[in-house]
Amino acid sequence: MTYENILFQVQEGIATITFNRPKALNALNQALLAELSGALDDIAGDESCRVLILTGAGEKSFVAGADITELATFSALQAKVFSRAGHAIIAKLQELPIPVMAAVNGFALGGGCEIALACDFIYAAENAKFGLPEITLGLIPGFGGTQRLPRLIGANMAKELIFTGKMISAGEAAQMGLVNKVVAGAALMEEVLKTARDIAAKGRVSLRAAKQAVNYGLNTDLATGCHIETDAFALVLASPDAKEGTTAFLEKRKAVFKGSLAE
Ligand code: CO8
Repeated sequence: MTYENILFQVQEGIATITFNRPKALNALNQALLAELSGALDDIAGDESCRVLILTGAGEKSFVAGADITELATFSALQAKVFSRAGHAIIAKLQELPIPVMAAVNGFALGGGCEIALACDFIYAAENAKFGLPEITLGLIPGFGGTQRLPRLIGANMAKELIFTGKMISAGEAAQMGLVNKVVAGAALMEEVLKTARDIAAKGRVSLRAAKQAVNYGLNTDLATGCHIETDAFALVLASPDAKEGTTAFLEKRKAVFKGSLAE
């Protein structure tokens, strides 16, 4: 697949997708979503990918939401198709078997904020701004914002953001637990890469199991969640990476995880 609206690269196990429509502040149109979907499929099928980073081209924006120029032309049915496609792609992102970090380098608004919310965690530049401004367009969030934001920061905080459509700074987002770390813009990618490299050195099987245990467990009660963890733990223990990790500890050396699924 050739990419015109995103940049996609994989280096040393770290995949990076850069939303690349800087003239429209990287707004999401149908073409971009199709490319994103294709890149996520490639990553899911590539055993060498250990971590994915999402970021935006230019210094001003991560993603300023759905492309309003395109959105304004939609019939109700087209809007449903677009929203469904967005949901499917964002679910694909959340279900990806490797950790996903958002490096938010500016505006993360509407659909852009919703993409960041589906990542495993977010680092943000000091100039980043988060918000769900759909209400100011007479709309509501359409890529999962009404569902993921309250799960992350609580219903009342989420409702205030959704009802007012206001933007918040990276610092405020960090205080709410939306963002893990805020750094100077110039240092953002290096800081994200540092954590990505740290994660990439871990076992692929255990990373996948840990991600799934957290995600599936959050959608159920504590007792069921603990059962999910127990089953995952037992499965992971049988993996070659677990053998390598425990053997390396006993041999007082650094573990080298191959991440292969078979012996
Ligand atoms: N769509 C299309 N073009 C955009 C968008 C967008 N979301 N955001 C910015 N642009 C364009 C501007 O039109 C402008 O283009 P041009 O130079 O040709 O006039 C260029 O990007 C630069 O933008 P500004 O001049 O406005 O830059 P400012 O720094 O003055 O302002 C803002 C930056 C505050 C980010 C401002 O551009 C803005 O408010 N943008 C819109 C943000 C927004 O409302 N996003 C939510 C969109 S709705 C949504 O995401 C719903 C998701 C679910 C959809 C499901 C549908 C079925």
